[in-house]
Amino acid sequence: MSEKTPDPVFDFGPRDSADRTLDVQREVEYEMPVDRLEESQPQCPFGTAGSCCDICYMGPCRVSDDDQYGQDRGVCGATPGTVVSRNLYREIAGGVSAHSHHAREAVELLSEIADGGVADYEIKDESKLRTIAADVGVQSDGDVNEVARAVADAAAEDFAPGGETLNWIQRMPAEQREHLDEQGLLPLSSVDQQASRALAQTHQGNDSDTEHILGSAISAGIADGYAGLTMATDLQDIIFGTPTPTNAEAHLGVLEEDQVNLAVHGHSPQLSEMVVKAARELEDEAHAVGAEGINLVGICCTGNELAERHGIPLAAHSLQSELAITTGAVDAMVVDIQCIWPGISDLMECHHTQLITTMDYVRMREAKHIPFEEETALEDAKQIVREAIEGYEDRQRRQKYDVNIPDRSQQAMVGFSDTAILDVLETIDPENPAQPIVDAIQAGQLRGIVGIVGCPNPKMREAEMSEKLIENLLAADVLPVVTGCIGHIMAQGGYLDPGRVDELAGDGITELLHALGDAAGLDGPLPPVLHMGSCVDNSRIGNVIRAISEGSGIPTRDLPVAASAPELIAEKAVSIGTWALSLGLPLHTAPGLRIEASDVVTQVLTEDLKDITGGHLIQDETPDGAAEKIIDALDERRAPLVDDDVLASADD
Ligand code: BF8
Repeated sequence: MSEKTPDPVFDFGPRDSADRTLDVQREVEYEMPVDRLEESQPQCPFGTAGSCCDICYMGPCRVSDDDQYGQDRGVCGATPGTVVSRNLYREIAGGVSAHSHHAREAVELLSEIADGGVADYEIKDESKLRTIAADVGVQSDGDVNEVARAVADAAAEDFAPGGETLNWIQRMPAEQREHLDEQGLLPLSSVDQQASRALAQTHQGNDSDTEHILGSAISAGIADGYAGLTMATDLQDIIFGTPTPTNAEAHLGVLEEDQVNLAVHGHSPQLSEMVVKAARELEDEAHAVGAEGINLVGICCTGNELAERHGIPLAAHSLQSELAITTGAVDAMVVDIQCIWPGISDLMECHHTQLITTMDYVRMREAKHIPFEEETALEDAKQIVREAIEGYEDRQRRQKYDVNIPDRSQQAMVGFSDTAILDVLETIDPENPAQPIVDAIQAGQLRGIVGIVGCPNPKMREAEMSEKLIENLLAADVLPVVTGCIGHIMAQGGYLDPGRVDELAGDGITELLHALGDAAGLDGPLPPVLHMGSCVDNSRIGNVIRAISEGSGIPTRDLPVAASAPELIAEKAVSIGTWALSLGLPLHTAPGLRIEASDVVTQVLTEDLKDITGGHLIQDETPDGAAEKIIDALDERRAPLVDDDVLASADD
């Protein structure tokens, strides 16, 4: 830590921070997300209930079944169901657009690799390439570039009109896919068309049939699951390698005062992988300016991508990205797409940090823009790393503010890709990797699995919603698997430490995690919570569910598996949740989705959907209440699969 005395002008002393992140004394009265949340109170009750309709200029109208949230019809005659379902569908379309755009960039890169048009990238996982090719029904044998071309073409078709539905829908569990097909819920053949359809369909004076709008919303969620999440992960694994369990350090204590600290923030491995390469090549330049080395650290989902493939430290989740800057130790922060909070720009005038944007459609105030092109990727990445080296020199020169790195870090085991998990299960049962999971369910060892996904919401952080929910689940022999920023929360809290299994988990899954750890050849159990990657890597959870369903013959809508977004922020999380509903899973969210203003929407999503996709929505903002409801939903599914005496002993 620097010994420089804080400048009294900036020394406002320590402040409480509900995000519980920094112990350090802040020298400047920074405005953090928790402060801005406080200032924004009271938040709009009409928006919260989903009753606000601002899609035309006769409004905004407030339309609700409950008098306190508005009148019963909009000026155009729209019902509460119309307004609430349209708003929800538009949120989902935002998520689908973001994820499919991410996937499309991977498609374009694979296409260029197949043509030999990009020198800096290659195919790292040929076996996965061939597996995916076979799964989507294209050429999987022969020359690797030909297979890559076939896969890239099949993926590109999912962005163009024509055909009946998406090619990537082949990656969905077969029985559930047929079930949804019978319900007429499969998405359009182009994910772009599906997203723009959402805007057209919800334009003023178009679709006003609540159930029909909700059906389309489910189709959009399926499109997100396959032409967004799954396609992105598939192609990223092919190009950058499929993760295997590895160790990484987490929390802001991973910043190093004597090194060049370069924070990589966003979502796309195209950029971050190249920055890793460039940083390795430019170590000497860092030494030449007196730094001990280049310390790359990851923020939000880029953090997950880098940790799962390289063990690079997980510095901060999205809510902590501004705090990272306030340490005064970050010499450059490079960003690409999604979850890059605009508040970061305001901190640039207080710190030497160089903020760098790279993508054409994501620009920020106070940032230097370095266009990142695949054709010149390594050179572009080197320019970014050199900005960080200059930032380090600037930090040494200025010494204007203390460097204040919190003394917090935590070891975490990450990198549980679907392949890694299925490999372990295959070690136990080479014939059928689903069997050990079915056996554990039937023996009462495993009460269920919950995919816990998404974001750190400042509204829920003070209550430690994710931590408490997960502790409740673990104690009840429910296995949590996590992605996205929840992965950071878990890593920082020590939940990814195999040494804590006995302390946190119930007897049943403790036994299971030890058995799986033995099968994996580890010197102990798997960690109590399995880190499965970034938000697009929710597809990995989908792939494990598919393997269990297809290997056991149990439809996904009957498996004791649920999803939860306990601190939901982004539209992307809403579309991921909708995909989970389409798989027939119970879905918990907190904060609750904005549906309170419509009795019809609430009824459809919390009850009627059980008879359509098999899924249903659970809303609860308390960790105890949410855990109880999720466990009840799991037990309901587990009951037909196990003997009565096993059920009775689990209840004891
Ligand atoms: O996509 S978890 S805040 S970083 S939206 Fe964003 Fe939420 Fe973090 Fe990754 Ni996912």
